[in-house]
Amino acid sequence: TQLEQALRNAIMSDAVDVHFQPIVRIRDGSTVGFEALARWIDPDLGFVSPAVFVPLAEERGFIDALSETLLRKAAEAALSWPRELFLSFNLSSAQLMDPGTAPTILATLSRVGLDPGRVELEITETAVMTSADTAERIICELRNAGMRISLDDFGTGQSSLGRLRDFTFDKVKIDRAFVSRITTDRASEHIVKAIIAMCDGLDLQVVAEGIEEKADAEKLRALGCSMGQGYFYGRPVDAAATLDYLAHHY
Ligand code: G
Ligand code: G
Ligand code: MN
Ligand code: NA
Repeated sequence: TQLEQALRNAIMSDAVDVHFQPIVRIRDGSTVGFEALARWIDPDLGFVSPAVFVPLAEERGFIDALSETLLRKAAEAALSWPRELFLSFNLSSAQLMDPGTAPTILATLSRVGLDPGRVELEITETAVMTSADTAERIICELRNAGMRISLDDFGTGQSSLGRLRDFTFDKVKIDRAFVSRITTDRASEHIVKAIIAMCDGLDLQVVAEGIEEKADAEKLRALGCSMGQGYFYGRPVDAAATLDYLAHHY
């Protein structure tokens, strides 16, 4: 298809870019890390969402090439940050079924010279479900190399609680579907509260995603949520704008 060919060309010509969104400590608003988010603007097709081109790359078997380019760019950017903030990088479900994933990631980080200890990998419950044994081995390899694993979009997948018991994660990211309604919907507030309490008990760090309003941040702080991410703190921006952001935020 036209889209597929355009994406292949974009990967080869290094035209797929990566943006960064701050993850902050809610207590004082200080930045602790950034999530890397793929961005692609095709000259003909215009903006194409990663929600479209990541699944396409998975389906057509070139997610490895795409992901490697993105990780390289993200890691290079992270090296230029003035402080040792963590880099959070999304892995797709296909990558959690491929035994080559951990070695490829480690090779890329080693080539760029970024310490794996500064890297977190975001995976979804659905990805872990699809191929549990392979996923578990890959997660174990990545953690042994010093990387941390975040469970992304928490609360929206299947059998979430069982995953927390069976797998070793470091962090849970509460899906914005709950966070965005936290001040207006009692059910969402109770769900978020329960997730935070559970994570505390399991020694998991917790990040609330999709914080758009000051009131959301205040509510989350009152509920004891330590980290947050969302438009209220900062939108995803390119590497240069990220350096500018860091020059003006602590
Ligand atoms: O930024 P946002 O709408 O644009 O991202 C849409 C979806 O694409 C999210 O689910 C996000 O996790 C995913 N995504 C963004 N960047 C990457 C990436 O580099 N790799 C993978 N696998 N998914 C990504
Ligand atoms: O699935 P994942 O959590 O990786 O997706 C991250 C997506 O959420 C990206 O598309 C990012 O642009 C988007 N995002 C980040 N912060 C906010 C926010 O405050 N509100 C909304 N609506 N989307 C957000
Ligand atoms: Mn994510
Ligand atoms: Na998410």
